Parts: sequence; structure tokens; C-alpha cells
Amino acid sequence: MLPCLRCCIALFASLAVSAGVSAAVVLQEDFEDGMLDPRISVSTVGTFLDAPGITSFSSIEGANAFGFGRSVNRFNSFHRYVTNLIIDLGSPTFVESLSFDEMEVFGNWGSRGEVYVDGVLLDPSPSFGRSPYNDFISDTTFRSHTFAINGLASILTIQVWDITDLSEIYIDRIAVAGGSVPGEVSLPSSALLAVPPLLFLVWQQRRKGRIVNVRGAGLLLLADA
Ligand SMILES: [Ca+2]
Ligand SMILES: [Ca+2]
Ligand SMILES: [Ca+2]
Repeated sequence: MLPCLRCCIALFASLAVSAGVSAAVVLQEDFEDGMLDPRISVSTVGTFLDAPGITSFSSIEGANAFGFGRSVNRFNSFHRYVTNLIIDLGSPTFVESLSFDEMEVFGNWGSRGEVYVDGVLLDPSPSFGRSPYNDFISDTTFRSHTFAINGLASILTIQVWDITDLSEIYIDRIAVAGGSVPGEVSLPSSALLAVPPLLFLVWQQRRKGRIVNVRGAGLLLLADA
């Protein structure tokens, strides 16, 4: 019986390991093909001098990036001049994190970025764009951000607001990680059928004094294997 018990042990150990597998990539966009992933859309508030969209920009990665645009306005733009890059995952999906690189060019006057999950600003509030906020100096290199989400989400919104005519934030290498819920494992039917015999074997081996320790999710150590 011991070999069967070993098989069950291996099954449980592999399931325990698979539960801890690092998150998969749900979405990646580097803008190099000139097209937005079909799950990405853009909305704006206000009128733009330089419309948001994919544009030739090689200071982050490759030849293209996404620019949030420059508005026709110079002062008090706030929420009257806004661009949203919207990632619609279609249904509630486990999202571990959202990451991207960004930099602010053409000077720095206005333009601040924030991330919303299903319409709610991430807490603590993340922000991106050059700091200090309005120092009139263009970035010479990009910043990398990874925002932890660790929950179910359908829509991720990367928003830049207070867009003036004197600066523009560019973004590249967007990645959404997640796709499965840590700790939840979908058992195949064969694994489910193995559970009752395993319980019996564990009971039997425990009676024989062979099981000396039980750790975590089903990882058993035997005294006499
Ligand atoms: Ca790129
Ligand atoms: Ca693309
Ligand atoms: Ca700024």
C-alpha cells in the first residue's frame, strides 16, 4: 500500500505547489504593432491639441508608446481635460498587479496619473507622472511602476488628468498579472476520486505509527517510507 500512499502524497504535494504558482500574464501591451489590444479602449474629456493614442516614441521601449495627449488649455485644466486608458477584462478576473513604465515630456505643467479598479481609486492612491508636479522640466528617463491589486477586477483604468498644452505623459510596457486565485485549485475528477482512499491510507499509516509529521496542504512525511 505504501506506493499508493506515495502517489497520493505526490499528488497532494504537486497540488500544494501548483496553488502557489506565480501569476500568469493576463495582458501585455507594448504598442509596437500600432494597434491596441482589443481589451483596451480610450476615452477623453475636453479638447485636445495633440490627441491621445499610440505614437512614435522610443525613450521607453521599442519605437512606439501611448501618449495621453496635450489639451488646448493651459491653466486650471483639472478634471476638464482627462484621458482614460481603459483595460476591460470582460468579467471579474483575479489581478495580482498592474505594471507599466512612464515618463512626462514637453515640459512639466499639469498632467497627473492615477489608477482605478472598477471605478475605485486604488488605496493607497498611486500616482504617476513627474514629481515635483509642475517643475517645467521634462523627464530624461522613464519610471517603472507596479501597483499591487490582489483581487478580482473587471476594468482597470489608467487615468491622466489636469492635462495642459505644456506636458504629456507617455506609457509603455503595460502588463496585467494574475488570472488564477492563489490558494484555489480546480481538482480534476481523478484527483477527487483519490481523496477517500487517501484518507483511509492516512488513517491506516497513522495507526502503524509511520506518519510522524503533517505539514501544510497535504505534504506528509513518513518514518518508514
Ligand atoms: Ca513600446
Ligand atoms: Ca498592440
Ligand atoms: Ca506633471
